[in-house]
Amino acid sequence: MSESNSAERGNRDEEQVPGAKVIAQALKTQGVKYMFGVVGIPVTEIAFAAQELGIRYVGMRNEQAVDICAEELGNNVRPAVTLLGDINAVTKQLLEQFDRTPWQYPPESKWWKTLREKMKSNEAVTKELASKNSLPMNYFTVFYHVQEQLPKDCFVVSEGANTMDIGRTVLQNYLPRHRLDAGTFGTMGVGLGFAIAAAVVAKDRNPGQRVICVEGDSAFGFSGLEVETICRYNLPIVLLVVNNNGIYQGFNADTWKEMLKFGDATFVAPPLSLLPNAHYEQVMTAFGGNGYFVQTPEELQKCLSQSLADTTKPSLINIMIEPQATRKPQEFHWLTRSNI
Ligand SMILES: Cc1ncc(C[n+]2csc(CCOP(=O)(O)OP(=O)(O)O)c2C)c(N)n1
Ligand SMILES: [Mg+2]
Repeated sequence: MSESNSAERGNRDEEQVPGAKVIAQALKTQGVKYMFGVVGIPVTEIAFAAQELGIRYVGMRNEQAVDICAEELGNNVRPAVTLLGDINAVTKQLLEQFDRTPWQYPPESKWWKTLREKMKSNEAVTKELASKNSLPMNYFTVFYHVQEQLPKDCFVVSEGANTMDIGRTVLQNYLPRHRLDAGTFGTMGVGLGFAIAAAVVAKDRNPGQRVICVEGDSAFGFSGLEVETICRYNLPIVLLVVNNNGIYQGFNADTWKEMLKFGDATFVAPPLSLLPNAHYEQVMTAFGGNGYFVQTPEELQKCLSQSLADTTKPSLINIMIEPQATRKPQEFHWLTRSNI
């Protein structure tokens, strides 16, 4: 090794910086403002280093992986066209191209006509189901009353099976990038994390803006203890747990009791069922937030307006629905095929 090389190496040794600091610095350079994580090696060091550089750190109770890789393209349904790239860059390129050659799908085309007719008939069926006043409520009645009070600028976060799928058809978001749900893969457990991320941004940039997080009772179980995180940071989230005592469907308390006469629950309880009438709202009150248990449209209306009016605390409304309630009949089997 030449003298100048060894001198160079000596200098570098003196300049050694911890890896956590390098990561934090790289994130800072990329304009990252928030970091979400669960402490442990090496997150503790990185979180400290990030905070030192002014990046905000939100300590979570659970974490999920993120992937961007070409092999994932077409993993689900065979696509007609795929775009591989950074979504920010690709969207920018697409918009630039649209500016140069404006293009719209012709509004009078057969495709649009069929779509408009289908939307109209769907709306009519949904309206009829929502107007049913039998108790326990069905999904459509619940979502109709939620939609009535949904602030126009709120984030809608959702996960579950029926809860998310039916919710998608009734709950409207009016602003772009204000709907976050379990997406095409339907991975349960993402809802509260999404809600927390949206709420941290909302709290900072738009005081008063709310996150409405609509969870199936099973979906809620995947990351329900993030309610502690929500209370720790006092985040502007209203959680709605649509509770049918199960995954897709469940049983009411009487049927559950009858069933247990035939043997231990491990033998006789269908795997889709969960404990009837679980008081999930108490998870919220345990950490100091508002918790409500509702069974009627009137109770739902009242508790939702109270939750939206109370900007000092997060809320959780546990909404009991008919355990056997289901979605409306679907034209295509793949819309109801179980992916469990
Ligand atoms: C990580 C993960 N585990 C399991 C599943 C299977 N799964 C699909 S939907 C669902 C829960 C649906 O029940 P719920 O959230 O109560 O909604 P409901 O259909 O009852 O309204 C589960 C466990 C999944 N999608 N992701
Ligand atoms: Mg359920």
